[in-house]
Amino acid sequence: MADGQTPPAPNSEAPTRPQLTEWYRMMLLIRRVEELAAKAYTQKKILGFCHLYIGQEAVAVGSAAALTPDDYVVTAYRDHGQIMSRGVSPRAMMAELFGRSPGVSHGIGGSMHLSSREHNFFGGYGIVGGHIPLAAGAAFAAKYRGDGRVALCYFGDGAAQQGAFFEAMAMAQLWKLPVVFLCENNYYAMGTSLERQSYLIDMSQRGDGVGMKRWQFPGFDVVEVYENVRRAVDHARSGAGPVILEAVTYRYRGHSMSDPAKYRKDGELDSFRAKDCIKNAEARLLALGANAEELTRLQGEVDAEAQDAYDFADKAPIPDPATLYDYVYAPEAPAAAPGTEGGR
Ligand SMILES: Cc1ncc(C[n+]2csc(CCOP(=O)(O)OP(=O)(O)O)c2C)c(N)n1
Ligand SMILES: [Mg+2]
Repeated sequence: MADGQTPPAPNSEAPTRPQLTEWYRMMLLIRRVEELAAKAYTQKKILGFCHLYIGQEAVAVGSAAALTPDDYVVTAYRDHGQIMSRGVSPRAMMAELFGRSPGVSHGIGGSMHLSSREHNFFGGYGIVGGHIPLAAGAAFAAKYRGDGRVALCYFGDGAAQQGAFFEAMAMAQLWKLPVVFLCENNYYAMGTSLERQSYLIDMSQRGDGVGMKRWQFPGFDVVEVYENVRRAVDHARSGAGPVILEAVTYRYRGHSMSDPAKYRKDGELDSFRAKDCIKNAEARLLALGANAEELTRLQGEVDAEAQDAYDFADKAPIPDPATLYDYVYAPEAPAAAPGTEGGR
């Protein structure tokens, strides 16, 4: 392994003001939608698990901007930001959290199981690390078909301790699969801090064990995220093999809605809030010539869109009980190829 730690040279233009405005808008929208989701949870309009992404928005938005619509995305249960960055509407996302039929997973998946085939967004999984081999599988399909697609897999620092993660890494590198493994290191796995759960604190170093290209970058600035993930995606798409990245980030809320997050060190949350990704994007926009009124108008539009999603979800119908077992298995098994025993 010669230079696993060196990111390839940048090959993307700096984002234009309209692009950056769109990224800012999306980060703000994710945050506002999640703030309303937190409210709905305390009102018992959302039941079950609900893991908020607040603080990490730059990672989802910057990385989604590095993909094409044909690329595949697989993620864990902290998935609200990723699916919205992929283009799923706040209405469809919020309706899913409320368990209503217009939800992106028909109202029967809930917060942890957001999924949209149309957006090549393959979930939303609750088993820590269990989804990582699925991303390798999607990348295998892309390579087998030679269609130029890349799979992007998000996972946490806790998931980078799991066996499924190591196995997926080994196989992806062996077969040079077009996959980017993106660890969102937010310093905690539930209430367990990073240094209590891992000897390595930069999860990209896991790539060294299998000879995979890898690097770490700060995840607080959407442009920096975009540039880093874009380089990794380009590398994977070129056929040069997978990449493992670590984005250093931080979640402002507890692990899930039931966690008051009392385990943080004094001042820790404030020190990360000082690097807030939305404030960073605002500063970038002002430097590019945006004015304060423009940003205030945009914030008003985003607040209204988030509220609209809440109201829509609140009024939407619950799924028809007759659909309970739909979407569990494919409606039909594919026909067996001649001369084979088929897939069963
Ligand atoms: C296999 C498995 N073990 C344990 C759990 C319980 N659990 C849910 S989330 C979590 C922490 C994962 O942390 P991380 O991967 O860092 O993701 P984050 O929540 O920080 O986004 C654990 C241990 C689980 N869901 N699955
Ligand atoms: Mg974590």
